[in-house]
Amino acid sequence: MQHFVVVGILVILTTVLTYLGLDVAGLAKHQHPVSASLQSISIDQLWNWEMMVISFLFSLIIVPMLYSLIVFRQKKGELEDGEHMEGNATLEVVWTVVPIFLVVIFAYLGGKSLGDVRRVDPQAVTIFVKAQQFTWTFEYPEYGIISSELHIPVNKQVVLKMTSADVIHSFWVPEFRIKQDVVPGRYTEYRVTPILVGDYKVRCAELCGTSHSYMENAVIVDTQEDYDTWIAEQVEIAKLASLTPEGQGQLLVARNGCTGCHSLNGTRLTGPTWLNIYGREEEMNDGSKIVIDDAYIAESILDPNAHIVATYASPSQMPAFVFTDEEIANIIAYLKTLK
Ligand code: HEC
Ligand SMILES: [Cu+2]
Repeated sequence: MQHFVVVGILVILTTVLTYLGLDVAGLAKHQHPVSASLQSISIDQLWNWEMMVISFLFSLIIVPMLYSLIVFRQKKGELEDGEHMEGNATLEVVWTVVPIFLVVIFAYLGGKSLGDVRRVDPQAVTIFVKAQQFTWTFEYPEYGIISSELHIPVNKQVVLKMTSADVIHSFWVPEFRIKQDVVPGRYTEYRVTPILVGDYKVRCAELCGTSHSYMENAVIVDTQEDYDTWIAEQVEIAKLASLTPEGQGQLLVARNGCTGCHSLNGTRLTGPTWLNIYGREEEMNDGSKIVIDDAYIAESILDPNAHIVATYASPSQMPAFVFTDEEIANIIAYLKTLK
């Protein structure tokens, strides 16, 4: 009897220590990124229950085993055989029924959490998402906006209808907890109800090629007011832009995800920055020098492998694009404005 009491106390102690250890290692909920969606609440709860039960089951197995190894070891001078045992029906019933019970409880909790996560709000805002190596573009069909940043209003369900232009990608915003594959040739859905205003990032969670790790775009949860302002601004920009060649070039660039690889502020992403691109002298990987002009830009877009900029991978990580002469001229007009 005394052994049972000691083991019981040790099991409880080890459970607490294991759980705290998991927490320090970042596996329990206190160390998770902030939870910024309605869906994340029930996912975090389920996760935390699992971590607690895992800590308990781990202790329940390890503690009696180590205790027996130490306390019931063969002591010096002990030569007789151990006591003979013929099984224990009660114990077997207990260790069958208790795990079944646990599994059923977790199936129920898991189903409930899945129901919470998948709950459909018929008024959800629809946004189309296109993934491509190595960027994301977001289209707001109601407003005709295309953006490389995802803006969503707080406390409203948003449904992302996602597809890929090339390989399989995966849409993941850690603060929302949910993750969904993005597959070429079909649409997958991602429902989220953001509850915390802030700036987050989408990460591609499916290894999709050499610049997979750069596949991060801004995800911004706005107050309803800021969201409405942003939408109005974008609508205005799109309207004005479509009137001038450089404006049309800017729209083409936004629609084709170029800025996922080319920054406008001087930082090197997958490709060279577009800041001061027009007229700059640049070294190619064969050592030659060129000055960036119309012909070179057109060639870079239609046939990226014709010349590769020094220090960038060969063959080029840039996919070849197909544009009309007029579209190319518009893109060039836009690139000229980036100073
Ligand atoms: C997947 C990433 C990626 C995408 C998307 C991409 N590019 Fe590029 N781009 C590159 C890389 C890498 C280079 C440098 C290697 C090379 O010369 O091909 C480059 C080079 C260029 C250059 C030459 C730049 C210089 O400094 O010499 C131009 C111009 C260009 N891209 C335009 C575009 C346009 C326009 C689009 C969209 C229609 C686009 N790119 C989309 C990766 C990308
Ligand atoms: Cu990807």
